Amino acid sequence: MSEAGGGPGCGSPVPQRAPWSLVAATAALCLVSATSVWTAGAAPMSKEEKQKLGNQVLEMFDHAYGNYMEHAYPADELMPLTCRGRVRGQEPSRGDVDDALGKFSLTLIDSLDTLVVLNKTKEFEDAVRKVLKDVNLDNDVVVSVFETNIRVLGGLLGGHSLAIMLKEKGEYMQWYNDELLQMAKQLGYKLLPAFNTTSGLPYPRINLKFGIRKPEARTGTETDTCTACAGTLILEFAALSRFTGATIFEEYARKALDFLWEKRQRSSNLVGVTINIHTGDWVRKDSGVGAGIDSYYEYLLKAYVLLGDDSFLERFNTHYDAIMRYISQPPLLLDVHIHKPMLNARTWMDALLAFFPGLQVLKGDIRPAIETHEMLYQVIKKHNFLPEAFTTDFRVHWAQHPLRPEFAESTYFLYKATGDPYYLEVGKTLIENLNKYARVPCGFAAMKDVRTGSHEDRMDSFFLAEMFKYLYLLFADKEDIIFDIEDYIFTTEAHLLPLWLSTTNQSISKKNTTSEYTELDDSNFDWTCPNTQILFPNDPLYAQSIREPLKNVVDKSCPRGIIRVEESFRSGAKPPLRARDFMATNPEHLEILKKMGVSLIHLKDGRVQLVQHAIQAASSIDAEDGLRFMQEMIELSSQQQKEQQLPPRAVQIVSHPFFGRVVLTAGPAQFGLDLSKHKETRGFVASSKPYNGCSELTNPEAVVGKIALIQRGQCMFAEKARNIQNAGAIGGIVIDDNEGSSSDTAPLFQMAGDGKDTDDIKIPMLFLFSKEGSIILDAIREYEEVEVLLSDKAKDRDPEMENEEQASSENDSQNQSAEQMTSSSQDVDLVDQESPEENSVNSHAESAESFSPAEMDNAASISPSEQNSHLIETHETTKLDGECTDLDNQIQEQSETEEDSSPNVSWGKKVQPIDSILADWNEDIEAFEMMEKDEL
Ligand code: DMJ
Repeated sequence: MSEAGGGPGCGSPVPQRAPWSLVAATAALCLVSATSVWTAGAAPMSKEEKQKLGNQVLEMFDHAYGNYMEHAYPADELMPLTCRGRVRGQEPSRGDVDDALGKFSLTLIDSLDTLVVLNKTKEFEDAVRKVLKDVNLDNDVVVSVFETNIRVLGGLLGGHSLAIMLKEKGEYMQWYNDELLQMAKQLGYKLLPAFNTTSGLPYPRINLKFGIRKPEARTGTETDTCTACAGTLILEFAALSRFTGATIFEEYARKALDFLWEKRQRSSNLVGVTINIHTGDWVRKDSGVGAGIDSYYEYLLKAYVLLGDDSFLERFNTHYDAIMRYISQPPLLLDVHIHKPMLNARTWMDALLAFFPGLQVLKGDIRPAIETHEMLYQVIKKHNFLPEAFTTDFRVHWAQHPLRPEFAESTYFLYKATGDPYYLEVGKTLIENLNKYARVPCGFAAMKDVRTGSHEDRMDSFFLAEMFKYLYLLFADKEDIIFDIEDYIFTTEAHLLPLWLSTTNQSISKKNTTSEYTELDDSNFDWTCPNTQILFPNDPLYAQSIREPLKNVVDKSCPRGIIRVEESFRSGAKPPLRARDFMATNPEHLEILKKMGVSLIHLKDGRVQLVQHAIQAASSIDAEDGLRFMQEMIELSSQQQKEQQLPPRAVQIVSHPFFGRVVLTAGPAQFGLDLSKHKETRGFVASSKPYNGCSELTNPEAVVGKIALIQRGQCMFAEKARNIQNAGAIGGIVIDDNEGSSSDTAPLFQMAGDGKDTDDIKIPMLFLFSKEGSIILDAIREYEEVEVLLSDKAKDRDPEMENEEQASSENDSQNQSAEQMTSSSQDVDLVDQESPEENSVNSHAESAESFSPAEMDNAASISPSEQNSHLIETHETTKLDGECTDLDNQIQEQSETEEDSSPNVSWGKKVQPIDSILADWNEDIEAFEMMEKDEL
């Protein structure tokens, strides 16, 4: 059913119940034409180069899929660093992330339709046979309803959709008899008990064998779920109903959507991030387009496209209007409160929102899509990948990147919409970065820290389901794909559902729906999509002209709100209270703040947040003073922040059997050789004696020409550095004496000098938390000779390392070594056995003098959405750990369980207790827990 040439034309009303077919290719009706008419802007990419890049994507897919099949299958996921399968229960729990794993060969099912898109029909046929033979959907395991729906149900349905397409073509899958559909139906029935709530919103988790209520189920006590979790079912459930004729699935999914719509905040038309599934109360009232909400919006628009039901479009348009009014601050998309939508709820964005430009293309709103995409691309250019979260001034807020596909998805849609070869270049960069930084011998590894290039032993199934599809389709010509992609709609996991479902079994679905849209004012609804035949050919530089002003937005790092305030206060007048004099404990200061309409909120982590509401000021003059004060505070805060910030460094183990694969995130020093300005330092490591390095070394012969390992504590860092330098060391690594500490769970900091001149220290010094340090200590025990590279960023594995690796025997492979290390490290006492007496001494004796206090370490930010309301956060007091200078406000991934993923390779053991972390980071952690819980 390709409507590319026929059907309603662009600019004309879309007939009711005749959904657009601009989905899979984005623009069967409206946008495809632009591809062929591009005449100017970025230089066109030759057919050969496109082909080359397409082939590269195929090779990368083979590398990821091949390694999964060889080393992990039938496990759910591949662990690419240790080259084995991730089996739930056999690995340390990662908390909610593991709820995607149901012991049902997740990656294989999620990859099914990718195989067909990539023209690997034979492999698809084999994979389907494997699924039918091996996969059990009746395991006693608690899984996420959302993840199981989008990945497994969606995967089975996508596989079925393409299996019947192939069968009809007459060459492949001739034996196929709807077996995948039967499995999908079985799974659908297994998920249904989750909907047994008065609201009709599903429980977030279900036991595949025992459902919800049975005592053996170990679930069913949850009260909350995320909006996306409850609102991202309709495509899969409706497809299941329409394929099978069993209406119940579509009815349940519609009921959940109806309830969410009912509960939208009526004045703002926004929804919150989490909702109580029994009462329908909003639990988290912040609202954005990223984590926790994203695919709810996506499914409203796509449900209209697939099912042709106007109410879905009307709901989408109502929400979209609110999003553009409150959340969109091009190029930013910032969360707000549903009840006070003019007030920003955060000063950072999460990576999941990168899908939104793609959705905007589908809606036909190209300009903001280009703007946000460009902003995201600049963040990527700076950090190689999109960090899980980044601030409004584009600093890394959460440094992890689990190879998410959302940006590639939007890039593909924008290319289809604009035909601008610029987007092909963007795709090329994504491919290069994946190969350069994420590729490991056994697949592709998630980035643990985009700043250092360190890895996590994780390759999520969505990487195969989505990333390779979008990248391949970006470079593919129509004839490269064995079917017409425009006949299908992409689910949120990029599974393909045929558009002909819109006219199949459609009457069955309508009986239980609430039709509320008579109460809506739909006069401003877009019943049309933009006509790119007019738009782009007339101005082929259109997309470029939108991108141009944003070219340096990340480099300038200047939030819009600040500029606005600066401009309005060039008069030079000063506020009655200067920011630099302000003390949060001074009652007079607080009185002045109040007069100026500035309120002070005490955050749990010791910081205070300043918010200005001009209307609350005593007079308009006071309000202006308040703005000046806020402006000063922002400048002061960002200046201090710049002074305090040094990016993290990397310690990379380069000797056998690691060969550069193990990269540890390290804190820099404010003294000694600056690794960002000089070539990296490479050398073998040796422990110093005494281990604390606080006096002249007794083993200079052991450390001369080497990188000395020293334990934190008992004297200042600078003193340690001098002692090892005098002994002839070429560098030093200070290892935290706080056992179990890790950059996973504690903010990195830089080692400060001793308040005196430290110019005499010439060698580079880095700091490692205990967990990372123990990896080096364990390696010494195991291999004696351990060589490391100290640098500002992990280096590519050089040919020398590759050669060394090749030279090592097959039996001595990295994987075995890593496994040996894993087991050996379990037994290793991290305390230096050579100098036990030193380890019993209180480790923080040096604290007070050795670090510079961080009085204001949080980004000052001003709420750009509201001219009369400005918000900044600053420090009220020096933190308890006042010696440390946070490198940035990196929030650490938390698991609710006692164990967490270890640094880089999975041999770590201990994690800082969650309570102590929660005390420090409660607010942000809550948000990230939700991200982990609701969105993978
Ligand atoms: C995917 O599983 C889906 O796209 C989901 O909707 C959100 N996130 C992941 C990938 O990042």
